[in-house]
Amino acid sequence: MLRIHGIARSRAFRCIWAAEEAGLAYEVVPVGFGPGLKAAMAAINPNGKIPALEDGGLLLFESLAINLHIAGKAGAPLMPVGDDAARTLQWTLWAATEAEPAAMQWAYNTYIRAPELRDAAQGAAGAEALAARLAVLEAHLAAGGPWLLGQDFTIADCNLAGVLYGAWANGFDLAPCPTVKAWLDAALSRPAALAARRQREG
Ligand SMILES: N[C@@H](CCC(=O)N[C@@H](CS)C(=O)NCC(=O)O)C(=O)O
Repeated sequence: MLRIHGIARSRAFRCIWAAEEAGLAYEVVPVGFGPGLKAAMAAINPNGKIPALEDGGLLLFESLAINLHIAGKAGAPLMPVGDDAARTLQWTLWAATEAEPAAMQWAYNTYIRAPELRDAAQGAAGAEALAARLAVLEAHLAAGGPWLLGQDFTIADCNLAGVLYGAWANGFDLAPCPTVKAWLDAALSRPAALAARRQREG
């Protein structure tokens, strides 16, 4: 049984979604935001953050690495083989290093922080950076699709759509990238995504 430490209203959402896609049994060990988070996670994740995964004797942190592990247990098509395994890593790292910093810069300064702590210029810079990344994604999906690697939904889709969930759910302007919007709508409407979203959105 996989044990996902965190709550669906955190990045643990991505791992819950991946476990649902993989069809693996899991339980959520509810560790939420607040002063107790670091202490609760101290023995599980040296970073003192959520999510973390316990799989037997294996302890893992980093939500997208956790998802690669979960997909690896399920095998293809969720975790592809051959060249598509490399493409899966490419899009997962792109999600973490290109999409997520821009999305979070926008998010912190538009809906996460209290209004008095938001910096409009930082929010605008994040939006501009995210729009530039989404233009890259738009060109990729428009040239192929319907999923990142072609015909099959893979953990690369789960990882990138999981990173972009906050922008999608909080009104980021997706009009300039209609193929990205259609891809996000489709990914986040999959039965496994809906099961994870029910835990997050209630
Ligand atoms: N890169 C990490 C980020 C983990 C992270 O920042 N988690 C947040 C919740 S979504 C957290 O634990 N924040 C509490 C803190 O930083 O004290 C991942 O993807 O797992």
